Amino acid sequence: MARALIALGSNLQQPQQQVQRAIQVLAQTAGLHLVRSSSLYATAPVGYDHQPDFINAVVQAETTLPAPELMQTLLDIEQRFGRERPFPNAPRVLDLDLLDYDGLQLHTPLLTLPHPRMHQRGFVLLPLAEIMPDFVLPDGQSVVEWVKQHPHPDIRKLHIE
Ligand code: PH2
Ligand code: MG
Ligand code: MG
Repeated sequence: MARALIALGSNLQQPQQQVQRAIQVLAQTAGLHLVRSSSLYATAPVGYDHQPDFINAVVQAETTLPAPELMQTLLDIEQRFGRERPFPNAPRVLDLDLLDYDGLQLHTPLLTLPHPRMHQRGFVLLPLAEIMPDFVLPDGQSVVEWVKQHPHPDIRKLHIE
């Protein structure tokens, strides 16, 4: 079994429901066992500003799938949700990013691990800090230390009944 960290994001077609439904789909996916899910977070868009706010979350899973197959499974789920890719960082119904796979370092056209931009992104690191505060980023800093040093007034944890 390997430990996988997966980031979820949506900013189209009722993003909160998309992310909640995606967490359910992940929980029912063969070869994947969800261990923990973060809260949902409302986040301002990063990279391309002219788009709606996002809902983001992070989940921790145990998996028997090798990393490339897990990534392909995530891309298949995005497809089922109707993901389109008109341009980089475009608004999306669902984005599923593999952040980390047992600390594996990998550089292939399909997949780079750990995720090359995760340590710059509050919309990933605030949810990750909630479920795995001791996770160590590529620069050696723990995610909870990072969060303390980077205030994010544009990221809001949702409190859902
Ligand atoms: N994803 C991106 C680029 N920018 N901004 C927010 N707030 N949330 C995201 O999930 C996100 C983003 C690329 O995948
Ligand atoms: Mg992404
Ligand atoms: Mg992606």
